Formats: sequence, C-alpha cells, structure tokens
Amino acid sequence: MFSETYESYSKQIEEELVRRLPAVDTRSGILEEAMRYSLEAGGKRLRPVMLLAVCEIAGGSAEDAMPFACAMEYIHTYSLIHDDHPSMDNDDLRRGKPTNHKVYGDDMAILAGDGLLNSAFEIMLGEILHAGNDPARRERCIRAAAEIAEAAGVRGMIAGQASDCRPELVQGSGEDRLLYIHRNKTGAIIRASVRAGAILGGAGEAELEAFTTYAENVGLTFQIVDDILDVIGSIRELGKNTGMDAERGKLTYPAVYGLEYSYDRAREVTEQAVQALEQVQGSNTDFLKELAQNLLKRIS
Ligand code: GRG
Repeated sequence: MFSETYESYSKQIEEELVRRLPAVDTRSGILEEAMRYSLEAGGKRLRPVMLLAVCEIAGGSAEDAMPFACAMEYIHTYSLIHDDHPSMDNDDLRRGKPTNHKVYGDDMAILAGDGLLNSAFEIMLGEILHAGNDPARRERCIRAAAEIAEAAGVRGMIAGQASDCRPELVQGSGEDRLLYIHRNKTGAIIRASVRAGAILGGAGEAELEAFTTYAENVGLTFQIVDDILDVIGSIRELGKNTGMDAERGKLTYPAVYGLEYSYDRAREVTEQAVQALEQVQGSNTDFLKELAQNLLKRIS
C-alpha cells in the first residue's frame, strides 16, 4: 500500500514538473535543455511527495498544492546541479547520469541551476496571483511560499552549503556542528516541504507543530542515512560516486562517531519522527510513518 501511494504521488509530480516550467525564450533553447536534463534525470521526488501527502492529510487537495510541490523539486534539483559543479563537489555522476556541467559545460550548468531556482519563485508567485479572489487560499499560498523561500535561503540550505564547503569555520563542538550543517543543508527544505504542505492543507497550530517535529527528525534521518550510504553504498544503487565524503574531509556522522553509532542514531531519530505524528489527530498518518521507516531500509 505504501509503495502504491508513493508511486501515485511521484507519477503525478513527473507529469507536472516539466509542464509547469515557465517557458524559456526560444533563442536560449540550450538553457531549457540543460534545465530539463537534470529535472528529467529521475530522483526519488521525496520532497514534493511529502508536500502533497501532508497537504492531503491536513485536509487540502494535491492539485492545489502541486505548484508548490514542483517549486520544491526545482529548488532541490538546482541545488544538486550547483553542488556537483567543479567549484563545489566536482562530481561527474548524479541520478545515474553524467552531471549537468559534464554535458552542458560549467557556464550552462550554473545558469540551468539559476533558471530552476528562479522558476520556483515564478510558479509560487503565479499561484498567489491566481488566488486573488480567495483571501484564505491567498494567505495560505503566501505563507507556504515564505516557508520555502526562507528554507532555501541564507538561513537554510544556502547557509548549510556554505558551512559544508568550509566545515573548519563552523563554531561549536561535537554533534552541535554536525547538526548545524545537516539541519540547514538537507533538513531545511525537507522541513519546509512538510510545513508548506500542512499550511496549504489548512493545518491548525498544534498539527503544524507535530508535522514540523516529524519533518525535522525525518530530515536528520535522511542525512545520517546518506552519510552511511556514502560509506557502504555502491555507485549502482545510488547513481553517484561513493566514498567521497571521507576523501573531501566532510563532517559526517560516520566520520565523527563511526558507523555503529550512526546506525543507532538513525533508528532513534526515526522513532521520534513516528512518535511526533501521534499528535496529529483525526487523520490517518500511516503513509508518513512508513515513509520515515522506509528511509532506514536503504541501510538495512
Ligand atoms: C548548492 C545551495 C546549494 C545547496 C546544495 C542538496 C545539497 C545542498 C547538496 C547535496 C549534497 C548531498 C549529497 C547531500 C546529501 C543529502 C541529499 C540532499 C541528497 C540528495 O537528495 P535525494 O537523495 O536525491 O533526495 P534525488 O536524486 O533522489 O532527488
């Protein structure tokens, strides 16, 4: 049941992702090709799936939330293109294919990332404009867009990436420093996906809090699992090179605490995510619980 529901959401997203992309000036055709290349290269679509699912659980419709789900995937895909760029991680494989700059060149890869990021804001602002005669929906769309903007920005993912590039400059000690990077680089947009979905679905304050705790724990599990997979996974499974974190001296759970503690921590944090959903009353949250537990399956 979980897999069918996940596939049904991701199929809807696949159908909409390119269709909703703002039209690129035809004289800049190569730009559109580069944007579509990474967008259509696959990927789990985890963030938009969570956004749509939470919106429905909170009482909204997936259709109304779709522009925000697409915006979230545009932002995530842009971040991967820039992260892979020679000026950052310099990776040649992503989603099982050559990275964007390997195919289109450094210049076009930067612009394809920029184009996707900007498209996210165009699509969300378009939705706010269209909600003109429905003040309640307009308000929800503005709040959702603000959540996403903050999480993708300099108090979220961009700050996290900056710290990941210069881990030696992050203040604090032990798990604090790790958490700071993980919370921002990976956690922020997972948290925003869930919160935006909840807001669009009309969740009340208590529900929103519960979804937020869930999302923060899922975000952390996701990153710990990603850290572990970089040590134990294979290129075939992951569609990207492995063993790179250690080579680049990245601050990761296995690097700081070893694999055993990392596994324990991932299980503990998943349990906290599942527990948080007990506070969401009157709706079936099984899909979200299974989604959290499924992340662990990647390392079991
Ligand atoms: C360039 C501003 C900027 C940010 C980059 C996302 C990110 C920040 C860096 C990616 C580096 C990385 C491998 C982080 C680990 C977690 C992560 C985000 C993995 C990729 O996400 P998945 O597994 O990918 O959801 P798919 O391909 O399934 O969408």
